[in-house]
Amino acid sequence: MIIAIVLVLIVVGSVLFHMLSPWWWTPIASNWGYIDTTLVITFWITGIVFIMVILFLAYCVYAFRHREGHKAIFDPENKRLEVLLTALTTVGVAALLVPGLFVWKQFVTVPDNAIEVEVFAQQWSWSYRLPGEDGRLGTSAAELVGDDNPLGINPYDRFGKDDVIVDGGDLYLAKGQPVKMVLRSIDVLHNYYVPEFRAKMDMVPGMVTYYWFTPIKIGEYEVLCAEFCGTAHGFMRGDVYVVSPEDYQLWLQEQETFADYAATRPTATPAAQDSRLVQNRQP
Ligand SMILES: [Cu+2]
Repeated sequence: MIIAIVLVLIVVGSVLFHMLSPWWWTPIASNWGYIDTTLVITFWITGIVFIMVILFLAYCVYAFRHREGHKAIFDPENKRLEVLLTALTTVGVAALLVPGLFVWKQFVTVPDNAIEVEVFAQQWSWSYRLPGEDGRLGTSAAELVGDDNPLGINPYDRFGKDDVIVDGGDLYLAKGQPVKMVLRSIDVLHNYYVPEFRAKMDMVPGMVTYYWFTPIKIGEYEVLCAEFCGTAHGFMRGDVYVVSPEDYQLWLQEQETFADYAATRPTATPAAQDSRLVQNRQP
């Protein structure tokens, strides 16, 4: 009896905690409301199943408790029950998966008008590269990374010269402008995560991953690393400001381009990079 009551209390407590909890999502600041909807559907399905299973367990504990003179019957096969449970499980699992497939399709389909913003992760800071006037990013390589070329930009690539570099600073984004976040890491796994944007993706050394979103709310947002990446993982933070398109242009014009950068740093020039490549390729 006591166990049955405890089980019922667990159900009531869990539901109340869920409904009254002050720890809930941050207000959304991107186009990904669909991701929230998918999570809410998951909460409802798993919540209802949780309540039903635990209450059924409480009922069984009470109804089939030990009583003098009662003997259990062995009933290992029940076709009707098996068909019913299999059908219900199928519907439940499909309802959990299908909304995710739709949202994933959107998540990996970048709109044509998205601008590329490269995020460069290293222990333990975030840097960024944005396309300059030509609207596209130059190529880059991990071997070219050095003190004077922190993002490993290819000095021979004409598209890279006007790329804007934000070395360890804050990122600004224009409200309403879709962005494709191109994600690179130089050392270990990281994960670029701004909770309000509802999007994140692992950053894997040697790979370029990406996601996209449209910021829809002007404000200041905190960047977190969502993949444990070493002792200072918890301090791997930064700020993203979503501003009006005019303010974004003003900010962009104040930033340093790769050409400015290389001009003042001798080891970011093509010749220096060549020797770096040669050195790195020696066994
Ligand atoms: Cu990290």
